[in-house]
Amino acid sequence: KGDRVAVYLPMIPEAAVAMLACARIGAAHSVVFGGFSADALATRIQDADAKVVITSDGGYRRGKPSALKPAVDEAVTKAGNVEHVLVVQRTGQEVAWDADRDVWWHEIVGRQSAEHTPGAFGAEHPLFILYTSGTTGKPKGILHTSGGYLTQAAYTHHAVFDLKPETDVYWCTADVGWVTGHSYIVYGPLANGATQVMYEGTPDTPHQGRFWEIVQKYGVTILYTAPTAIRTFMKWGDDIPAKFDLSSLRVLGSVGEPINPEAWIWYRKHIGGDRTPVVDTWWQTETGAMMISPLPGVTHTKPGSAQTPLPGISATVVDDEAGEVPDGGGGYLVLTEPWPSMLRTIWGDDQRFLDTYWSRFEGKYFAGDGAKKDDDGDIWLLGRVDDVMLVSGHNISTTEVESALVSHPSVAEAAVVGAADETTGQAIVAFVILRGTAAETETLVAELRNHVGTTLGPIAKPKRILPVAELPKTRSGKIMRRLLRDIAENRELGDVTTLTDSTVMDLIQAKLPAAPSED
Ligand code: 7RM
Repeated sequence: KGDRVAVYLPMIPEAAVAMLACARIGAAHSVVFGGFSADALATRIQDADAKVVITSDGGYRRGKPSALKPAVDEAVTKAGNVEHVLVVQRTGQEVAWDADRDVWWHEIVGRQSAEHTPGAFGAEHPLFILYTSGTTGKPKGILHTSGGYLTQAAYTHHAVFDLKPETDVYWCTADVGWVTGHSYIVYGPLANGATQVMYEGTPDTPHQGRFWEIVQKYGVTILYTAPTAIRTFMKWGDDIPAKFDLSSLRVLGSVGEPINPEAWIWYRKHIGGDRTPVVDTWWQTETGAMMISPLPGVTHTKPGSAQTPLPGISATVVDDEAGEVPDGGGGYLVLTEPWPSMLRTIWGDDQRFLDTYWSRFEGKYFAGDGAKKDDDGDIWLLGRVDDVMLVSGHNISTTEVESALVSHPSVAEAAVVGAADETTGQAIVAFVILRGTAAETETLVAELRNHVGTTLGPIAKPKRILPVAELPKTRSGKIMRRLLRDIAENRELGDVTTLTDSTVMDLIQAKLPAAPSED
């Protein structure tokens, strides 16, 4: 009780088993995404001072075994205090073995009693630490406790997905290493008795219809995924989901980034058969569970908006002086009352907790996201405040320019950044992935700039538009605009360790000599 356990596993049932085992004995788990490097793992083991690491020999990626244990061996050598490493045999590949330290899961778990009485702990007993990368510096260990966290994870999972545990088959495609996997694969659904799919693999292996094949095979009724995945499916083409029977689906969820109206409508039409509600759920690692979302069948939904705070949640949008903006106004998203699953601190750094979330607006939680209220008072998320661009004295949201670009038939995905500019302070630089059929011509680039100009006004016209093959993304699918800013400003690239695929940056950099297009 009170110890920390690091969990570094692929998407296998043992990941959920390990987390819940920790919860039953009152040891806080710290799940580290299986795609992170030995260094990232070492930093997290050290910061939490974990005594045990639970891992596996490896996992499967694109149908091939991929080792995990070597990274643990390296990390544990760097981060001193680990006493034991518990190893699940998943792939059967060769592993280095330290007989004093390493223990096979199958050799020890199988001979334990099937009966275990869980310890009883206070509501404020630590349940887990989950590290978020943060824009700069050291990752923040977000601490969640037991009672409030479970209450909100279970309630929101039930209400936002209209869960009928006896009949639904629920599938959340997130990794357990992300907070979405904690709250909406492990704690919420299991507390609610949901039947669910847990998938180890990528959406394009062995073929690009993999997700829809799974929906058809298991009769999935509720699907929860990320906008980045939805935009990828759009890019692959409507004909792929059309080959499968998706009629079991009845609620679709989105999380992780603002979902542009284009993607929302595609999701509802091509996956939901124009029949299913789409719930766009805004929340953070720090909030522990969903905060702003429509309720299916209750809220009249609007593509692109997360809409209203859930029952019991107080969220609003304020200006620089902390004053609430009227309907139609924009500013910063804040939470004005406590909520059950709020983070309790940053592990080992209460001051950073206060500075990061509680110092910007007195008595209010600062989420770090820009937002606006429409004329009905519904909330629209506009991206991270760090990413907001300042062009000739005007605040322009990356999300809005990206949405405008993606609403053009030739654009599949877009990422927009503000790059230092002598005349305008910042200039808008857009990186776009074109749809399969669109040719990368100067005429098209000019057309895209004009398209943004007509949609949002001339001030929002990108100065440069660079067609690229891929965008840099984190493992949870968020675009790393920071790296694109480095590129747009001809700087050395910052930290790329949380990137899914670092070769993406080389491809983008190769594009750079292209002359800036200007009015
Ligand atoms: C659940 C999760 C949190 C950040 C958050 C936002 C962005 C998440 C939405 C969204 C617009 C959404 N946790 N974000 N969901 N933006 N609409 N529905 O993603 O800690 O990894 O990230 O993600 O910027 O602050 S997280």
